[in-house]
Amino acid sequence: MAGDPKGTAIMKPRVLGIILAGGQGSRLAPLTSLRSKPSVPFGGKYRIIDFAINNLINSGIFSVYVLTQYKAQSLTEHISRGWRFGSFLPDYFVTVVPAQMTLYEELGSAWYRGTADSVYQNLNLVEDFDADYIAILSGDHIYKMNLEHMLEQHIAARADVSIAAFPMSRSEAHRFGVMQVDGENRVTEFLEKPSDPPGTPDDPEVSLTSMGNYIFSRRALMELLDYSINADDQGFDFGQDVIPYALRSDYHVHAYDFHQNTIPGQDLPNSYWRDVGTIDAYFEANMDLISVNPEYGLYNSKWPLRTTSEFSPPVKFVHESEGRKGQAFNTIMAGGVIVSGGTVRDSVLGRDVRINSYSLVEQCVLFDSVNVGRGCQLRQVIVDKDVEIPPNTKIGYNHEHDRARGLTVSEGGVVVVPKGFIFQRN
Ligand code: ADQ
Ligand code: ADP
Repeated sequence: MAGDPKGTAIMKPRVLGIILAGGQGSRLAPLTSLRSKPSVPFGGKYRIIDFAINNLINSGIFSVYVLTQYKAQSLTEHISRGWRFGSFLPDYFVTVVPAQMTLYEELGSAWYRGTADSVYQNLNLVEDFDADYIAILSGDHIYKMNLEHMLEQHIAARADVSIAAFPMSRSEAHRFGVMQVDGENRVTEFLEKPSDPPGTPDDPEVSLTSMGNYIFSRRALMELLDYSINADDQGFDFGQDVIPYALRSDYHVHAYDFHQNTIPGQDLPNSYWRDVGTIDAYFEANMDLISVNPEYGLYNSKWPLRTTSEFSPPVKFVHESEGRKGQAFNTIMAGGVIVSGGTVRDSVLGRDVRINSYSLVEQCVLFDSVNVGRGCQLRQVIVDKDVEIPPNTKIGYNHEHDRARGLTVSEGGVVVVPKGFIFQRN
């Protein structure tokens, strides 16, 4: 194929996926005291970042850089264990890019100074890949999104930048970027976390918020980051600086309506998007998975959710006698779990969890290898990895007592047992 530098006769656009995975997630503490928010376990066998990676892969974007910063070790290990495509095809990769890999000598060893800066410091990867379009996703959210459709609209609209837009109640919109658009979904105004968010022309009580997901045409990305970061020397965030700068400079910024997104194998409209930024939101999103007809379904073979493969043995229920029934209701669990004579309801269980006799676990999220001793009672509790709960421990029934023994209790009353927590034996 002489004269064809990209090596293909039919020129499919080259799309590079970049996931922003550097957030500290301080509002999710203590789940984020030793790991970044995107690597917090979710839904029994996943990590939060898996949802963004699957969105790219299921949309046919197989070249993915994951930009990390804080407490990245757990995330790096998860990606390197779980997301390997093999070595034959160079354009198929999910690669973690730690901070301080900059080629820009004048920046020295600067940490990323914001989301846009994290991409700016890695623009060489965009150039080396020879990307036509760059899909930049936040690594923090639970949702399905077919990016092929967003890219089609981006190309059809001849946009420089597209922003995924989620209509939500105006009363909640102050925590997000909020846009106003014209009749053709061209963005006319963008306000980052405004105290008084504007409504839409159709409904003054609904605001069009940014999901923090963008598609950039390559030239626009290069120019905007260069100008915004160098000219202003403080334009380090997409929402705060780069998007408003693009509008001031007359770039074509397009709003992609998330509610128009369709997922193969899914009849219902695609309307589920959750920012699991607080313990309560994280807990609710886990509970969403176990509702009888979940809005976010895990069981769609046309939208597979990949993660680290597990080699755990099968789940086992032990039922020795009437008093020692091993049983579970409205619950999802990963491999290797043994429910040995206890009862589990409305819960999400990670790999290799043990539930022992006479115990009752209700509305709980138990991470991998948690051991619930005989006769325990747990209600609305999140337990981090490897914690051993001694026999006859009660958690979630008396929040004052739970706080006094050093556990975190959220505003909504969810108790969190952190990694490494040692209970006093009764
Ligand atoms: P915020 O929610 O404030 O607003 P931000 O904290 O900037 O989002 O994080 C966005 C994403 O970037 C997250 O996935 C985070 O993990 C990651 N990130 C943060 N700092 C980083 C860094 N230094 N290096 C690498 N990754 C980093 C943004 C937009 C809003 C929009 C919301 C949607 O600015 O306009 O409404 O996301 O949640
Ligand atoms: P996760 O709980 O997210 O699965 P891991 O237990 O697999 O994380 O730990 C991942 C990495 O994080 C470890 O290899 C280690 O480097 C780092 N890490 C975990 N716990 C600690 C700790 N208490 N102190 C320092 N580093 C830790």
